[in-house]
Amino acid sequence: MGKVFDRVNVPNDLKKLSTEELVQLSQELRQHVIDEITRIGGHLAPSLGVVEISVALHYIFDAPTDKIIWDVGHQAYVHKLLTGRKDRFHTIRQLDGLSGFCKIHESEFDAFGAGHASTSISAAVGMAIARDRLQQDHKVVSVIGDGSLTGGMAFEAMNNAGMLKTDMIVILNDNMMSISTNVGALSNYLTDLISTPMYNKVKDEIWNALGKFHDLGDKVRQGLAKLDEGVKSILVPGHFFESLGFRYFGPIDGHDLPRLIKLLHDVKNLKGPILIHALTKKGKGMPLEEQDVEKYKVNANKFHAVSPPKKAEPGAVEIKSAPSYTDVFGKTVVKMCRMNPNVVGITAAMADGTGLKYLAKEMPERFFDVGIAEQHAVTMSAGMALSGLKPVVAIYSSFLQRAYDQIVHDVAIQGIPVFFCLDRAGLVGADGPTHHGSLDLSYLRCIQGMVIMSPKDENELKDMVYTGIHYDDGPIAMRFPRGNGLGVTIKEEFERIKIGRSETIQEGNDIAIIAVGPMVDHAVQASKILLQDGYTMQVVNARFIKPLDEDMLTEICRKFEDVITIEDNVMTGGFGSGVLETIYSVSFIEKGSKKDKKFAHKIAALQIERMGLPDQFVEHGECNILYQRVGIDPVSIAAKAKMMLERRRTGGMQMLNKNNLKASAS
Ligand SMILES: Cc1ncc(C[n+]2csc(CCOP(=O)(O)OP(=O)(O)O)c2C)c(N)n1
Repeated sequence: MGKVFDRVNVPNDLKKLSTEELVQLSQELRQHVIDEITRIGGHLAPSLGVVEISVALHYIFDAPTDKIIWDVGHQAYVHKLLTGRKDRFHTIRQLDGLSGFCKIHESEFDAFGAGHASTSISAAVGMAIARDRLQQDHKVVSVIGDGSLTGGMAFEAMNNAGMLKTDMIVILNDNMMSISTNVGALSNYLTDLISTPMYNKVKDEIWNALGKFHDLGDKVRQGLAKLDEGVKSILVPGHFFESLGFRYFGPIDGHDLPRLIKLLHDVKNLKGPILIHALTKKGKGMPLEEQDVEKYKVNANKFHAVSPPKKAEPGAVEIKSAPSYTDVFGKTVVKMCRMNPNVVGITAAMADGTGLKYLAKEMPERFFDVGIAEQHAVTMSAGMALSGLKPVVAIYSSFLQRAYDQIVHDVAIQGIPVFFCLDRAGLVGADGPTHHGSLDLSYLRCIQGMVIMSPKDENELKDMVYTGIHYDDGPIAMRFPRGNGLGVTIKEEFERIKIGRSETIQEGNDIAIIAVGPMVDHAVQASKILLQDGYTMQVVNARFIKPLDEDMLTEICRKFEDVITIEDNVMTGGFGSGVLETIYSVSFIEKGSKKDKKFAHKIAALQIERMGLPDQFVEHGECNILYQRVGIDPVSIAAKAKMMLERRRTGGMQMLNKNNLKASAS
């Protein structure tokens, strides 16, 4: 018998297969995902855990008419293979290739786009309401992991669905893992559901009767429902979900395809919200014997997402790379904790990703993983800070978007000194638009009293951690990029950086560039390119996005006619906007005029160009290529500077200067 995989391109192809063929298909799909993703990189383990769930869903339901919504979407690789994207699967997460998550514009089978966690039940409730109001007739199913169920939104949605009693199915894909081991009381509850002896007894003696639940099952359930709450919580598995208005089925082995198919078939037409608790193994089928780890270049504990193996060029000498910003951050926090007993670290399910794993290891009592609960993390930190601790809140730039009102309402309005550390600021690469940290400068800059800093390299990051820990006047944020530092020496001693003080990296005479974070290095490289045309560029490391260094801006405006600002944030409302707002304000011009009578003329003659991310979501792909595409790579910066200088030399700006000077003279 040939491969079943070769005969399946769209969900309808599944419906012609026998159960045995479906089981064989699952094995082939699993192997295909392993072969491809260990080669090109991606979220391997999450998808391997839902192979059977994906096959069963597409066998029983009729997507895209029926809506299947994947939470986060990082586990939807098999779904992609089954929905017409087999031929492009090898392009996943690569420039112009398939997204690593679900995207409504990529396929009609992706009912809802995601990348961030805990949204699927809310989206499903919305679709179910719309279906009912528009008198349509289709099913709505969401698939959510036990990790994503720790996010508050998932409960908000279940609370609402239970009240509305609308028809929908939630599949809880429970592998006891978030990215690391799942945390929290709910996680303990789910484990208890599976492991308590009482449950097993019930499962064997009573609950199995519900195998025929469409007739007998309902009666048994009605009987149990009349029991005293306390007794019920022991006897009825999933009592917690039942209390929220969901009918609970499970736990069921999420890899037993025939059982899954039967259960989905049985519940498909039941009324009201249903929750199926499927037990799965994250990374199922992943060969993790020692020799395989070597072969697939993955570590047994690090398989949530894998990187492609590095291609060694023949004869190439391996260069020891610089440490990642994340690592330097994580290790510096440990040092801060050693120095100050009140410092604590907070993460929202990202101990590894934020580098707080080092703190978790050395001082577990000072490390707090709240689950995928960014909002709670922020407000909890406000409480900690008010009560004498020094919280370091380590959350990725894009995930902190979740906690915006908490930053404003619970921290900033009360002027509480919480230290926000935003990893993955700027472009992040293969994860794409949901994960690019492209907005933080804009969303933080407009919050009254917020201090925002960004380091140019890993040594400055270390000093900014020190500065942030010692800042007690209100909230302060440090944002830094994904990936490796520049390889600079990380000094042992710490330097406290003066709030709002920039540094000039190199002097120049023709044009000035004021850069933020990793863009400082791009600016330095651009200056070398520009030098080939005989122009010298002054490079300033802004260090602070807020407060801006007004003394530095005054000096720049006095010395230069051409100025560039550059940031790896959207230009709207970002660093460059802040520079423009400041420079063209009357109070700034007035202040500058006290030092320099011609200051107002100089401001009028200025040519300022902002460079940064466009007013469009940037797709996924390798950062260096994305930088080129959006025009913030060194070559583009040099070209922009040259264009500005030649424009001034050849006419455009000269005319403007003359007119301005005439106008201001008269
Ligand atoms: C708001 C938000 N915070 C953090 C993350 C990072 N993240 C991606 S997947 C994941 C774990 C999800 O666990 P689970 O839902 O159980 O799925 P599994 O990977 O175990 O299948 C986390 C924390 C995210 N995507 N969104």
